[in-house]
Amino acid sequence: MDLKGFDRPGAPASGDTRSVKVMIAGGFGTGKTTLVRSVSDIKPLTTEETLTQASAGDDHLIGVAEKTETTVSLDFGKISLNDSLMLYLFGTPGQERFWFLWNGLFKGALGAVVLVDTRRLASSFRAIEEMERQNVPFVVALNVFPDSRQFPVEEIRDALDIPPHIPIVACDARDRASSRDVLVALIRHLKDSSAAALESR
Ligand SMILES: Nc1nc2c(ncn2[C@@H]2O[C@H](COP(=O)(O)OP(=O)(O)OP(=O)(O)O)[C@@H](O)[C@H]2O)c(=O)[nH]1
Ligand SMILES: [Mg+2]
Repeated sequence: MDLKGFDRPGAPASGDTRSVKVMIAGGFGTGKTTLVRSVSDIKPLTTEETLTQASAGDDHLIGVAEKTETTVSLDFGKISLNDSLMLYLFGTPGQERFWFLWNGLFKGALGAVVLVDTRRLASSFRAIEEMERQNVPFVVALNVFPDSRQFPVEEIRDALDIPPHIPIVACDARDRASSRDVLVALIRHLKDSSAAALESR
């Protein structure tokens, strides 16, 4: 797979554009929908429903108390990283009661971003386990909220038990450039770690 120049903002996709499916995963309320919304070149498809009492026991709203909606199926957006690489973004639902959807959603995905809220690290444990179980290469993106404490990356790596070769980057999911940088980090990681495997897919 030719990923040359993937990290330069590109002209509109044309010609022999390569389309790649990328998952945006992570725990409940970590900013998956926000990232897909901020970075997508098209108006994204979202499946947000109002948070209800039914999920009150499952949802841990510490830090995201103002959150009123949750993804019940998926978010979908796309972004052209350069003139030959189009990313199709699939945001997963974060609530535990919708995790059964994850199996189908990951089919054909080349890689994933796992969003982590450092105020609620544990909420993304399951997503990380799932990437490992489904053998999906991923990067970790720490979505920085205003009251997030700053931890050394290596402390977070230890806490999440992330191997050294997996990049951990910080981002603001509301910011297009920052979200785009996360996707570039993912593509760079895919390229670095498995150029040969990419060729064969
Ligand atoms: N301050 C700040 N707020 C954010 C950021 N990202 C998301 N939010 C807010 O945090 C809440 C959660 O964001 P969502 O994008 O809905 O999170 P999600 O991961 O899609 O949530 P689920 O689909 O329910 O799992 C929303 O109220 C966002 O406005 C961020 O980077 N900074
Ligand atoms: Mg969502």
